[in-house]
Amino acid sequence: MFNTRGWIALGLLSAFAVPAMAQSFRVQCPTNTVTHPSNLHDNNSEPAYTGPTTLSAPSTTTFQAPTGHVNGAIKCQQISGGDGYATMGDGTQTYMFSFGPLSGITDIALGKAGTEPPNVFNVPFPVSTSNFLVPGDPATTVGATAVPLNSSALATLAAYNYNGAVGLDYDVANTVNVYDISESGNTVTVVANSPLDLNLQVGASVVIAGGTDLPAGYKGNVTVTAVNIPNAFFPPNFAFQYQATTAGLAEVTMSSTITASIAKAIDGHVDPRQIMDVGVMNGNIPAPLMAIDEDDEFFLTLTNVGMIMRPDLFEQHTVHFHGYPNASAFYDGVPDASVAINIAASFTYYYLAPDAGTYFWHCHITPPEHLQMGMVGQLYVRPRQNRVAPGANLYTARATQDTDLRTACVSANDILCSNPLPIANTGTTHTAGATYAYNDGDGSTFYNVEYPLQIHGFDPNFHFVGMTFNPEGFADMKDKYFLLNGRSYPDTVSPGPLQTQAADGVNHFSQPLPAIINIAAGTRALLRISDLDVSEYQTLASLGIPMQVIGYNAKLLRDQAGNNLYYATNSITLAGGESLDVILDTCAARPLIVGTTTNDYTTCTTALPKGTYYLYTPNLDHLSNDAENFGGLMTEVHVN
Ligand SMILES: [Cu+2]
Repeated sequence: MFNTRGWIALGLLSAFAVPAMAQSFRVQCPTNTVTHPSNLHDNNSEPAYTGPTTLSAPSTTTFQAPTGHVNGAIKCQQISGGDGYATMGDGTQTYMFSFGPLSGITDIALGKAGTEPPNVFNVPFPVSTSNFLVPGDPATTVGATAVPLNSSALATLAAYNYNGAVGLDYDVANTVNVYDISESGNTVTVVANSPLDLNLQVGASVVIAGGTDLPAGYKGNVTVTAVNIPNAFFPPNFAFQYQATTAGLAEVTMSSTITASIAKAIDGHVDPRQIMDVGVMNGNIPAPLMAIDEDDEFFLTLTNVGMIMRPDLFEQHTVHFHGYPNASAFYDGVPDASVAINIAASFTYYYLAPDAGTYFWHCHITPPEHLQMGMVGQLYVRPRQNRVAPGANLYTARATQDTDLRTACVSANDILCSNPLPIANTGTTHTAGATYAYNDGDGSTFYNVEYPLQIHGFDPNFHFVGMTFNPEGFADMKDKYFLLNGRSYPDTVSPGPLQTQAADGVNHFSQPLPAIINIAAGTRALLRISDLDVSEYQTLASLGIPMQVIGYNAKLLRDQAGNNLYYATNSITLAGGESLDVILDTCAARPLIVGTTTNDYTTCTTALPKGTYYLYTPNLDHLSNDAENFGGLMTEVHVN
């Protein structure tokens, strides 16, 4: 259990007061924070949204803390910054500067987000049941089968099921000699001969042992109730307290036998060997997928393992959430305005999640270079509306959000309101388990399945000189591979992760995310499309299934009066740095919800014919894989 504010304060102090601080790997995933106190809510799951978080009364001396109705939870993720290889649609291996997963490694390989709650993230690799993680895991351990992985291999991968923080290890148990032990009432104060472990916190378990000079009432396994205790002998950080069952125990001073043993604990320490084994040459394209819910706190650790193919470079990396409402500019990732992460260091970014939508993230060091080389990934935020009670009116639930300044969006007094109330209450209610792209208040962004779809492009010449110690000609950059989720057709429709043998001689799941869209006939798929192409505009067209555009750059398409401005189209065009939310509806006719003017998206009277449809670029020169006149920016939509 960590104190978030303490960590942040510590980080700031060390950044400014100790400029020559040594670097090391580290992860952070608190189970309890100021805004998500664990005594009010289990931070491993999302609570239902019933209204704004209740806060303590305003005060001039302290912050307002939640007292009830806590919304959101805590999510954590660890990623590596480094290099790696991917294989293009024509078989060409391409060198990348890239991010790779260092948590959620099984989920990432299964095409899911690697964002995990604390009770999944804070789990060391179970050495007792398996070997240590090895380079390329999980590809090398469970993925050494058919390429692409067949269904039984995917089942094996799912059974692998390790999603904790790679490298996470217990802090060593440590034993200190006790200088003085005394009791007041039932409260025992222990003063050690040396400063106590910084991680000794309230709730930690300590074993008090000693010889015949130690009364039995002091002995045994005790729970720390207070730390930093002022005392007559040493500074406060030498002392802690616990509660004994027996009162009236005699004080013992200067005993040579009494010890306090602090148990090993998960406190963010890591074994760097595990991180290097898995993180080196572990580049993924796209970079690890991230998904969080509105009201979450997100702790994202970037661990820079260095680029083994370019030992001459001492490249820093950062994480920049593009177009994202940041908690603080400190975490923006623009190196000149915030911090950048050196090789052999970790840094934990901290984000809040105030606005639902589709975003993407990338490294902000020399962006044209690191983006083109592959340092870009997807990110989306799910709306509060997913969590309202079944049967609740969606308009009312959306209006409730306006009663808290943290979640309010009232267009009458906020011209930047990105998600106004709908113009009228349609009477639509929430069905248990229903999912929406935004807090629409009318159910119009309902979807059954969602697919993140990232458009990207690679210039093989630029990547080659990036590997071979040659100066890169930025002005000559021209993409020749056109990628959806890091793959060009026909690889886009290979299910499961694609693996590539890297310079370390082992296979890595370098392209984890297929771009194949599966939709049950009569249902709706949300495509979260972002374009990170560095050199060109990209167009995607849909044949046979209309695209309904419902959001643009993580904003619901709705005017300030509340009219939905959604539009149907058969193609969308994006520049690098833009994102869109599109719904593919495979139903041609739906009934209205009884008593409303709203479509009932849970039933369909006339479904589109089952079969294979296409998402492809009508820029025909982008339907190629470099010299191969075939492939490129295309994937299949399977209506099943
Ligand atoms: Cu970078």
